[in-house]
Amino acid sequence: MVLEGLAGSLRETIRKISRASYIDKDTIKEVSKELQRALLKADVNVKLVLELSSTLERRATEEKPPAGMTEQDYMIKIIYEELLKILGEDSKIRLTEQTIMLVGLYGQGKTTSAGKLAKFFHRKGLSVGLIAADIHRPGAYDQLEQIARQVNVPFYGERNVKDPIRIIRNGLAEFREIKVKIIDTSGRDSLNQELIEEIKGIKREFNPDEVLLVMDATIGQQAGPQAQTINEAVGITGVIITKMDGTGKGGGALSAVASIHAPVYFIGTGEHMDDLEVFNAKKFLSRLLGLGDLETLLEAFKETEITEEEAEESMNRLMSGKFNLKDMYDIWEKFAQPGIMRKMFDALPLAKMPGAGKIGSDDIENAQNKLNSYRVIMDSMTFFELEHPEEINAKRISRIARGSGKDENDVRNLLREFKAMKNNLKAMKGNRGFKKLMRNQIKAGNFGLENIEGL
Ligand SMILES: Nc1nc2c(ncn2[C@@H]2O[C@H](COP(=O)(O)OP(=O)(O)OP(=O)(O)O)[C@@H](O)[C@H]2O)c(=O)[nH]1
Ligand SMILES: [Mg+2]
Repeated sequence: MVLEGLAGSLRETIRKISRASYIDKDTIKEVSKELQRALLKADVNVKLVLELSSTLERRATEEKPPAGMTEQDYMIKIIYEELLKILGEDSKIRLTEQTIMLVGLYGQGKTTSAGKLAKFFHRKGLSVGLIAADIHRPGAYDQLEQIARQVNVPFYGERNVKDPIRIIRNGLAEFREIKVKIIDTSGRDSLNQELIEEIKGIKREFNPDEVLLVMDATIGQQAGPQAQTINEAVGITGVIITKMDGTGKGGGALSAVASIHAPVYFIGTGEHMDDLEVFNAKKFLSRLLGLGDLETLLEAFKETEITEEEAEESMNRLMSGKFNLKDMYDIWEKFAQPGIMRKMFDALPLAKMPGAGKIGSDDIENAQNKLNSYRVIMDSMTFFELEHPEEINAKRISRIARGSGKDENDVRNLLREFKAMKNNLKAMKGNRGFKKLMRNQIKAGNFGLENIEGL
């Protein structure tokens, strides 16, 4: 697969970030340098690489992660967002009546993509017609005619006619009743004025709804300037990147896409007519970075996000010395809902990687079980007990254990943890540094008792 090399180095960088114990200036610099090397090695345009790394450094230095997100994850998020800018926003081709013109250099996959597109629209229930306007390549007519037969859509061409405008005009007239008209055009082995004039003429005459640049993924650095020249001539509205199944660096094609600011609609992944994938920049990038479904992860973070006021309020309650089991219960209810942890975990395949230094499946399981078990125990307590845990004697412990179906030891453990937490809070009362730390802890959603006990 194209971009395999880049994917490997990017994943390594991300693993490093998530393993880092903190993110400081040196870490940021190191990550930035590493990204630069990876991108340059993959043939991404130098200017683009420098822009990306300086934006990354600036953002990582200036921005603070939102509540509920660690510095490490935020750094990864910045990298994700900046790389996403290269790929452009997700934009899909419309499923309506339209005329599509394919442009691109020799052998990039225009004719093949015309067939794949025809099949795509046909499957979506739209009638499609293919028009052969490549007047240069010997055999272009036969190639498209054969493809049309293969995907079972009507074909229009005029063998031996050397005027693409005339062919297209007749073709469009013939296909009056057809919804999607796809025009295959000529390529050249390098950009030349003749090709530019030819596609410019077609564009001027018919003003197609979409002008799609067909570009081989393995094309090198020259892709950028070529795409820009074609874009200036005809205004590219979208891109099809072909031969993603090949081997190659792929950075040239990425740079070209970034330079023309047109969405990638599809990627071609093989020679067959079915080998066309609708391109989704976010999914593609997440896959490339080995992040799994990052969107889901961000959603999970959003759910745990709390406002400054809420954090302040919880903190004041914690610090007031009146902290009781009910407060602890409320906090768990609010921030340790079952599902949120699981969701975050599922969205973070990194966490499952050996040696990634993140929470593992067992940790999640244990934490979840512990919280659930504590909750069940607290459900069996009376309001009086929740508000006055110090009044819970052996007799009450025995009743709570029976009521919750737990061991008396479990109840004692819960009370012990609560007591330790409360003592720690009391000891830290009036300590401004601690107050600040607590506020951040609360904002970050870290309510694990171990975080506080370990202070
Ligand atoms: N592996 C692979 N091969 C592809 C893909 N797309 C096209 N090809 C192959 O690339 C070669 C060139 O494809 P064409 O569709 O003829 O390219 P073109 O841009 O029309 O070329 P000209 O008409 O000569 O300018 C053919 O052998 C195709 O089978 C793809 O996504 N993957
Ligand atoms: Mg062709």
